[in-house]
Amino acid sequence: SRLSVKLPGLELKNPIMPASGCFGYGEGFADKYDLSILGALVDKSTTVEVRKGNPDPRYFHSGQRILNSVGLKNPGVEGVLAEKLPYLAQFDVPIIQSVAGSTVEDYVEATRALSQPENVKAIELNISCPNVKLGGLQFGTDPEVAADLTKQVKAATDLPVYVKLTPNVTDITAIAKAVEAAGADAIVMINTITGQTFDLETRQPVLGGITGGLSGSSVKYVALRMVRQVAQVVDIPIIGVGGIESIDDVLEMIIAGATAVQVGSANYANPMICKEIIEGLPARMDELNIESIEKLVAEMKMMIK
Ligand code: RRO
Repeated sequence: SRLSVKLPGLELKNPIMPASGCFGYGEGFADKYDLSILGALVDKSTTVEVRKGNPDPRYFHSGQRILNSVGLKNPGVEGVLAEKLPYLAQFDVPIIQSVAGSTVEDYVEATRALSQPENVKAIELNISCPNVKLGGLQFGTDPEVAADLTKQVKAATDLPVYVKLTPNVTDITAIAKAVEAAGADAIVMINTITGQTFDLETRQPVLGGITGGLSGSSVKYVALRMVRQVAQVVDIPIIGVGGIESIDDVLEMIIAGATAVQVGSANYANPMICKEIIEGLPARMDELNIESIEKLVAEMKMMIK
């Protein structure tokens, strides 16, 4: 159809998927609309062990900007295998399972276990959590470290591995090239930008996690710039994410060089946003003379490289 796109190992009804973290495991959204309409669904980054996350407060909202210091709160591999993935299996939507860990062995173990359920169709390798001391940015900021982890995770699964990059580096193209050479099937970018906010009365950081990750409309232009930079130097597909909150944002991200697009923070202000974007895309494509998303992706690829 006009909206369908192909990613390695995956055929999507449309290019829209909720971003990791902002959608949990789908529970808060399934009563609002049928999750089967989504191109895919990226669930919360999951670790081998249960994690409680950082101290409260973990979210700070200012308009369409959000700072979070969640700290990888999740029910662990066992909880996800026993409850979350079986719950999601009622929907006709491919799950892209986000995986995190503190060590290479952790990532490998979580990937192995989470690759088994029938509805998991790809692994999103999160090497970009800004809110944990161990297992966050240390895997995403050094090209050799990122490449080694990618290789080991690839060897642990038959599923395609999409690697999620951090914008908190001086040269994101070096990381992108390294993970591509290590066998990454696609790149997801960007995760949140490290930030902080302070309370005027207490003169203390607002977030319990002290620093946080910035997302929402204020990161869109950073994400677009980085997606274009990476699109110029890699051949694997890019899944674009960062500040996307409208149909036009989605099309702009594809023009930047993305094949598919994740919607993150915008789900908080409007839980229906993914559905509204999917339903509104064809009319806007008519206005812009875009025959199909696949054609636009191909056209942009030619222009960029
Ligand atoms: O849980 C988090 O604090 C978190 C993660 Br894993 C991530 O990848 N990005 C983010 O902004 N927060």
